[in-house]
Amino acid sequence: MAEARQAGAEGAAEGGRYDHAAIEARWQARWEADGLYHATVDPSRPKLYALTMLPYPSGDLHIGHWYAMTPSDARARYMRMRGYNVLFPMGFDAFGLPAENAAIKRSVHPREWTYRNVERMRGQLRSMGAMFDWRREAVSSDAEFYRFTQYFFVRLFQAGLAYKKHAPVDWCPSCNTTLAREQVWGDDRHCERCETPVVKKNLDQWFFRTTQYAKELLDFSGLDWPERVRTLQTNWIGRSAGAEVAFARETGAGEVRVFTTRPDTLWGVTFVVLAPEHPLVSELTSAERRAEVDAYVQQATRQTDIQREAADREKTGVFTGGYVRNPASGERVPVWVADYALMTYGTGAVMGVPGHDARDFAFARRYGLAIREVIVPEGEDAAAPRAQLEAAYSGAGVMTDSGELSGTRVPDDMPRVIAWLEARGAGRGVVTYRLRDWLISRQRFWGAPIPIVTCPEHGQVAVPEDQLPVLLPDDVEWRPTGESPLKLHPTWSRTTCPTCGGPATRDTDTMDTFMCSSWYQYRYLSPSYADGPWDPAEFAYWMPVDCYTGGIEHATMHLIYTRFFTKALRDMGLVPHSEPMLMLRNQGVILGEDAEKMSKSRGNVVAPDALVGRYGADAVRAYLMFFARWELGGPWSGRGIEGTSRWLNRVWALAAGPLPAARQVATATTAALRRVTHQTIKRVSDDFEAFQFNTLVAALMEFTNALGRLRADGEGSAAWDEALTTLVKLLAPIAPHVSEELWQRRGGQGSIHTQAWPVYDAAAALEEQLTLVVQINGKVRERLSVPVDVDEASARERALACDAVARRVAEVGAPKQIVYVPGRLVNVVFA
Ligand code: ANZ
Repeated sequence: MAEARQAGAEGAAEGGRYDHAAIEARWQARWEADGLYHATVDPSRPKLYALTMLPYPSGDLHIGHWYAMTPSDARARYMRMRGYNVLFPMGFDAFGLPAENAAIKRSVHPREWTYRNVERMRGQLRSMGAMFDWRREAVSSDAEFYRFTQYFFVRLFQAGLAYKKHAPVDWCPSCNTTLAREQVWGDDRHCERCETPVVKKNLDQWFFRTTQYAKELLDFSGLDWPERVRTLQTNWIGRSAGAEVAFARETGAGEVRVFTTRPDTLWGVTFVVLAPEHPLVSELTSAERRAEVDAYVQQATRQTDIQREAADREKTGVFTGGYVRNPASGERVPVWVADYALMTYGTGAVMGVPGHDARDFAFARRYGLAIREVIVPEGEDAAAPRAQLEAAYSGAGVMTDSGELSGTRVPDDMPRVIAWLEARGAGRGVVTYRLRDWLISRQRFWGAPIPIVTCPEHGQVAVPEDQLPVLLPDDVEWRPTGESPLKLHPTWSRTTCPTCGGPATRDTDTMDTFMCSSWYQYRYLSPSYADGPWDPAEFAYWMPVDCYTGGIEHATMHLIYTRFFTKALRDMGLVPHSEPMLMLRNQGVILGEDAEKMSKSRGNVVAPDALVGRYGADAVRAYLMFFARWELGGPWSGRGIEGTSRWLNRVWALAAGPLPAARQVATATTAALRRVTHQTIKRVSDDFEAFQFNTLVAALMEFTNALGRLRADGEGSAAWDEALTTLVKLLAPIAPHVSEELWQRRGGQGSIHTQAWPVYDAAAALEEQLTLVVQINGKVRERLSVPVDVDEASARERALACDAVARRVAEVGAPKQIVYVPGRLVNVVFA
């Protein structure tokens, strides 16, 4: 206490403003010294693992980081005051292209650049005053971290979930590396990082079998995740149920298999289309068609899938000269090559049903292919001649001209169609997903080396666990050349085979950095633990993550990868749970003052450091929670922070001075103080539960104003003391420094951040009521309990709604007149 009092002089600054710089520095140092935010295993208390997405060390912490992290911190603090043992860690996603590209631009070694930034950002993160447990910090480019990133790669490899394949991949010519499908954006298919259009390249690449988990990834049961993210993931995974149907080749052995979601239209097939990359194109092409087909295939493969898929694009193709047999009708069907068939989906072959599919319709029109209707809308006469089709009919209906299946109602009876195909060996029901396997290899320097060696005798051999990590060498030309930098090192890749000891070579690619962020939540539990990726005791207590917060932009990459990862670990028996993060909440994006995305080139970037210097971290935190709905974000306004800062100073003015002498005050004042206090407890608690940070700050501002009005009448009463203590406690998660200072000045014991959250008293929060007499023609009929501040409109409304009056209205119609005596009675006069 003595210490706190003494600090008082230092805490007060001129102009009625508190000295935020002194207060914040002092409390940060004190919390650090006391280990206030150390989270330790304590089975006697319920645990809460609160996680906010880790930043990559870009150089400077920007306002977007504050916007994401400070409300997450406030909520973690709230949960701590609610009695949870809260773990709230922080670290750095330190490997990967962003750091490497920045380093290249500045001609600094990526390691040096990364660790310099990590150091700087640590300092900036500390200025937030967040409850990060820094003992848990994990940096993904540290050898003791990536040792386990490699360990997991090996485990996935051993489980058959990692494989190498020669595959056409998206290559960014500017970043000089392959990209995952998810890192390619827009119609022009540009690189997510540098916006250069990607090109296709054939390379030997490592993949993880994410597709093996496609079905399970669609199941979100038990997860409290935003609808929007679930939808994005569901669409990304893209489940399609249908059938694979085999069309036998007319000449030569084998068959062309197609994937269709409409096996009911099989009798309407008038052609089959192969993707230009389909392996059977060459075999099916007749001698006289070869030159034309080859030329078409050549130009088509230069296009990207997205260009080829564009709905409004002219459908082009060429006839191969080859034929297949329709397994249902036995008909002879011409085979075409067309670029609207994608090799990356289904089987890479499509049965053309122009009567019922819009793309096939456009194609048939263009090339004069037959168009046949085999589904007619219910109630229409199948035999009646129909006018020439203007468009494909894709709706429900009845199968017609379809052999034994004619008359089948679809889509309802689709299972019957599939059973029929299966019984005749012509096809089988299948489910297809759009999700692709995760491309892991990067031809870049700044990542975890892939821990596989290739032996002429034993092929691909995993580096044994006790030889991990495979360290990233420092003496290498890391500037991009188009080759993996590790390949250019004179000796690095030369090694011996773990199996036979003979000469072998290391894989010279590094891993996609999403690999690191797929498991960092586990490493935080025990970042210096050496006997495994985590300390089992910490794991048993803390996992899974209870509340995860971060940007919606991670909906389909990181958040699918990390779910895949945990499911794969579960199947290897490494973790007991199926989902890494039980609850997810996303913040929106904070824009520049000009409502544009913040970027250095636009010059609209808001630097938090300057704001912290001017207003203090508490004001910046509170303002970021207040200025927008968190999940929406919005344009920054520099002016608003002034108001938030003034509010904190008003709180200071109310609560920082010496405690007033005790005195008795009017009962009504006590009731009013308790009412607003408990109403605010309820509002703030509910809003914390709902992540409604802007309205909870607003509630505290209103509370502060109300206390300003009640001060003269209420100061010195027990209710006044309760109100101020409550205000300071409710403020603690938002503005941790100033609330701590006020708590100490008011004689609080221990840190405010270890106090229990105020308990809501519903009775105290009740609005004061008065009795409103309802008369009919001057005779008392009912007495209603209404709030003291009831206005005339609602008094009349309530009187009209009460039983006696409503009954009379039903009998004789509307009243002639209504007389209101404020705060006392309503007389309803009927004729
Ligand atoms: C015949 C048919 C008739 C089709 C009809 C649709 C309507 P979703 O729903 O997105 O899964 N398709 C199959 N593989 C393809 C490929 N590799 N490239 C381009 N298109 C392909 O789409 C499934 C439908 O897309 C399949 O069903 C197939 O056309 C086409 F009235 O088969 B359908």
